[in-house]
Amino acid sequence: MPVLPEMPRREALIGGEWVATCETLPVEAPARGEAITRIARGQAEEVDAAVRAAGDAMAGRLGEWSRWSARRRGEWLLAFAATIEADHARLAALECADTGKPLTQARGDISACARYFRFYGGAADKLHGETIPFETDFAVMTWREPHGVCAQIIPWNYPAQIFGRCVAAALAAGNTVVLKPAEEACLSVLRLAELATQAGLPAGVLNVVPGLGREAGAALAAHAGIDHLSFTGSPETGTRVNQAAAANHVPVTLELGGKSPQLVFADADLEAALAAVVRGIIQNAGQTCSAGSRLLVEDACYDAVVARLSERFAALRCDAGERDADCGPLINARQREMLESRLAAARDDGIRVAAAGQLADGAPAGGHFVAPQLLVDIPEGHEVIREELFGPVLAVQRFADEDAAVRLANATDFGLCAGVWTRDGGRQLRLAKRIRSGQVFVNNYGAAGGVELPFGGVGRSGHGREKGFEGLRSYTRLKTLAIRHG
Ligand code: TXE
Repeated sequence: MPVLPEMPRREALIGGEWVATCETLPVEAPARGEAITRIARGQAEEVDAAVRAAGDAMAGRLGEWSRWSARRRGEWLLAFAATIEADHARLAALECADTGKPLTQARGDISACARYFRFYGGAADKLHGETIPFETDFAVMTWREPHGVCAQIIPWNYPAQIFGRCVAAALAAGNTVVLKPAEEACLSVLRLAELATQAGLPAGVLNVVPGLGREAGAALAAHAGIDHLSFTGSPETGTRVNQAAAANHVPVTLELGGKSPQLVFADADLEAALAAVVRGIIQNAGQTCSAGSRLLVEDACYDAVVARLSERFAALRCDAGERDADCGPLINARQREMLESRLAAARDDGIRVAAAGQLADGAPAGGHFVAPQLLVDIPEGHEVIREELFGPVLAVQRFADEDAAVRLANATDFGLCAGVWTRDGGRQLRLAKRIRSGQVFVNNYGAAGGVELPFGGVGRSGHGREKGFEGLRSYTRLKTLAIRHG
């Protein structure tokens, strides 16, 4: 067992106090399958107290948040970005042990979390309404007001990043938050919450209730006291929380993952394309909503691409996060077993593994490792090109021309991201218009995670946008003021 970082508090953060719950849940290190600490198991009672505290903070009954100007909120967020950076090593070590991801990736996630606070800190006092030309005896304007109490249910794959994405935007816009992190991984979130209270965030502005999805998560989504819900996770749970929120007429942002294609044409810079294709699927062991999990290759370069990718895949190694290999383990036994059974079914259907990585020498026993795999010879419409596998598995298909490429790219219910690799400028734009997804990247994939870029999907990938200014706007509602001045 490696030396573990100091663990954060085990309680829930409610109304500025750390509150013990009746029961706790074990936290497993995915690289070894062993428990490393315990977290609170919040239930409906704790969720109710947290929503009430957030409502009181919003209404000025608890603390002074409602009197903070936009500029003061921005200044706090900017200072908090520096606080995160000062705690960077411990936060990264927690993220690495808890999620199993390679240390370099965990470090990048903590930096990204700080960047969200910096971006939204700078944006807080630049969120303007409009004036609208109307009849001559009217003055009309719009105000952007906070929703109020924002419920945020987040997953285990990027706890610190998604905390930054959701919490920084909601606070910048003047909301208060009740956040339910994932039971599988939330140690960095608990540490960030600890830091926020120490940094003087007024009581009740940020509340964190760890617990199970079916208990704390379901209670939060259905709570009549929330004014906005942001959910990141599976389409199935997304549907459930959406229905629960609809009963209270609560607006919802859903970020539900994807089956994103990368399209490689023969005129592309293949070296750059293939490096990005590999990164796009092995990052966080493929457990990334925006993972480029499908590769579509033009006939003219198909054999060369598969041969060169096979070499790269065969060289990939899996290991514990702190040993910083190419790939860490999957988050838990359930996710590993789900992936392994889908891979076995694919093999039974004649799909070929062109190349696979390996477990590194000396990798710990008991970890939920699945070696990266390159799948070829895939029948059209097969599950491996329709469903999110959430592992380091790349499914390759070939196409003859642009029309065929677009047809394959859009042959899924998801629509989160797409990558297009070609030097032909006209084709870049034609494809960007025809591909059904929330983001399209040309001759890059992911734009290095740019926190400034609006992010979200269509279809089964969800609706609404996080990140960038659009994400900030989604944490506000518009009020129209029409003054008849005679
Ligand atoms: O997701 P869930 P799971 C996808 C990915 C993965 C699959 C299953 O394909 O294989 O989802 O993962 C909370 N009411 N993604 O089971 O259940 C839960 O506690 C309210 C994509 O982990 O959606 C956690 O906090 N909340 C993805 C959050 O929902 C509930 C990230 C996500 O869990 C709840 C993760 C309920 N009834 C998985 N049940 C992405 N978009 O990045 C669970 N939760």
